[in-house]
Amino acid sequence: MFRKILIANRGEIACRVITAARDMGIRTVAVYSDADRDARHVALADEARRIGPPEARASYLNAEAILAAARDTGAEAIHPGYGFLSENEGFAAACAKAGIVFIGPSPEAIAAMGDKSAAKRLMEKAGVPLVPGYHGEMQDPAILQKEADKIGYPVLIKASAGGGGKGMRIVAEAKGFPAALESAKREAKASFGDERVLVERYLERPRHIEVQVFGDTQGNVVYLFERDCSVQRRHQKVLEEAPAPGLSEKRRTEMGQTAVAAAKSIRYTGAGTVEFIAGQNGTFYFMEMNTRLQVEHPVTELITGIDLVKLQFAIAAGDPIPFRQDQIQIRGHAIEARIYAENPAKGFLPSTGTLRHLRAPEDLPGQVRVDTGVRQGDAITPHYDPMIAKLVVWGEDRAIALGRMRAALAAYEIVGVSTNVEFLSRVVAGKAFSSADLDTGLIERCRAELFPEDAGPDDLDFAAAALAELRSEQAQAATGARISADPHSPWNIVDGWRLNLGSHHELVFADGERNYPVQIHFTSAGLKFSRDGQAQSFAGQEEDGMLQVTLGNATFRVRAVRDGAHWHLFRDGKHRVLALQSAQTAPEPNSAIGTLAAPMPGKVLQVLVQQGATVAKGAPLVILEAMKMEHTIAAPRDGRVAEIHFKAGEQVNEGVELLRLEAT
Ligand code: MV4
Repeated sequence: MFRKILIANRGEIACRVITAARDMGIRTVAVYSDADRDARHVALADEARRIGPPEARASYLNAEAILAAARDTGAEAIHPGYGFLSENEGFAAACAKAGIVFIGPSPEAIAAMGDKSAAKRLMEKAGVPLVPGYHGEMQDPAILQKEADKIGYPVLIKASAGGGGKGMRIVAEAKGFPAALESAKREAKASFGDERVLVERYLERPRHIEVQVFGDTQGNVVYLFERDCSVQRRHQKVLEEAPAPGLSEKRRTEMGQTAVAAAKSIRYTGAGTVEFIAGQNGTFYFMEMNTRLQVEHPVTELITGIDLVKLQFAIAAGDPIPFRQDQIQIRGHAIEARIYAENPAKGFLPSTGTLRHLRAPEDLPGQVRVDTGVRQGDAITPHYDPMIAKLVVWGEDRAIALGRMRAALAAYEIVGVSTNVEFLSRVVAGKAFSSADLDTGLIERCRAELFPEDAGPDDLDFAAAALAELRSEQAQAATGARISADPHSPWNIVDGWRLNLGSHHELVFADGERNYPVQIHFTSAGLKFSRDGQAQSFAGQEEDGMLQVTLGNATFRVRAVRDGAHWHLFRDGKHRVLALQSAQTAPEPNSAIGTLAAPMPGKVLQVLVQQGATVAKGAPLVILEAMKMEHTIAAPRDGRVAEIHFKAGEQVNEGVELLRLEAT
């Protein structure tokens, strides 16, 4: 086995690979761009090398800098992760030339699958089923039109250099073909510098099902079953699961064996994925082969118990695959959700910023797994893919896994960037996904359900935000009293005064649409909450860092996180943001304040003045402890302290006069 490897990647996959290597006693070298100097993958590795400025082209795609880092550190092998240089045949060849093992397939295998048309011709020869279509070299428009007519409409024109839906055009009937061909070629040229296209019969409501394969250098190839990745948005996978729901054992074996045949035909080594498009009736056709470890590999790990990264290391080191096909089986069901920094309400625009608060559901080995490359305090930058984490759950069956995913998504808390967490929750809870009614158009089809009108904040949100704000002010006052030389300085008194009984506190919150004033009353019977209407009893306490709030007869748990003037509330899987516009304290109309009576039963903590002292209006006179809070009784007017009725430590009843203030 290797003694030391270099990971030519960043983010969660670099962390994933480093962790697997460490567990095998392999030393690790991270590489990083200037934007990633303090990134998690750098911190996890044994050593690290800078490879360039933030732009991927100059760093994570900079083959020379990466090879220099490998030579410099004595790394024997390079794991490319996914993306970046992972499917670059030139890089794989350059590694070999430098005497470094590329942990992946041969440059020839990468090249064979790189050209989508050529790959389809190869697969056709290997007996792998293809969608009826034309994948030939001839590109004369008249010939392509004739082929399309032969296939029968609707047809799909795709870029040969392909992938990602670029240069793809659906053509409904013969007369639309010439214009669609022109535009597909233009887009293919612009995207890939290659205007060649292929033409296929267009399948309605297809599913994306891919088979994980592994080949070793001895020529063995096995399949690790399939993943259903149908839930996509503009060719970006959103949810992936294994096994594919509804696939019969017969079909599963057929697909697995077909994928193995595809891999064998190009003498494939390492981890690979054979992508099929499947009709609702179970027929399946080869689409392409990805010659790398995929983002969604964890769902396969959770249902097979096999660590795919460790298997990659073993194969790259020349070991044979340590099991036979008949020794592996599917256990349970796994689902992965990709947590992205993006804004679903704004067309999934990527969102950048610092992760001010980041709380993932707890890792439960084998049941809930969070693969991530970021920590609280890290930034999501515009330089790279804005994925925050992969949330992966396992269950004995799909329904159990689904429930676990709902719970895990509801427990995810992220402040600092917009995320797709609530969107994912809606997809997962939706009827189509719940009932495994899957196809690549699911998100479009369920648009109304997935993008509901925002109902706006409700009383529970305001009550939670108000409570969080009061607690925060209280804590600040307490800290102020502790750090200030004069514990009774006006700065510290403000908050004590605010919390005085007999006063009310008005907080104005805003949600970007409008302002919402809410009132909190401090009464002898406890707190009351009101918002244009009746006052409701209101109380709260903290438990495990979460607030437990009671409003009227409703008790609920909420996490409140402050970010500047904003309160982020996580309740019931929903994330609500309320901005505090202003906070004001005013005496209640019929307040007992001013009479210098104890506003509620409590204990005198401190008497701050001496008999005979002259005091100004607002000066703190007595500190009372009641309902576990401190309350400062302040002078309602200028005057002289004529008499003090209680001393520190004494209990007082509600309404009794604490001291007498004479006019001066
Ligand atoms: C198709 C298809 C329907 N019929 N081919 C899109 C990207 C490329 N990898 C393959 N794609 C498709 N090929 C035929 N003959 C529908 C799609 C397609 C799709 C495929 C997989 C996952 C998501 C998709 C979303 C839209 C269209």
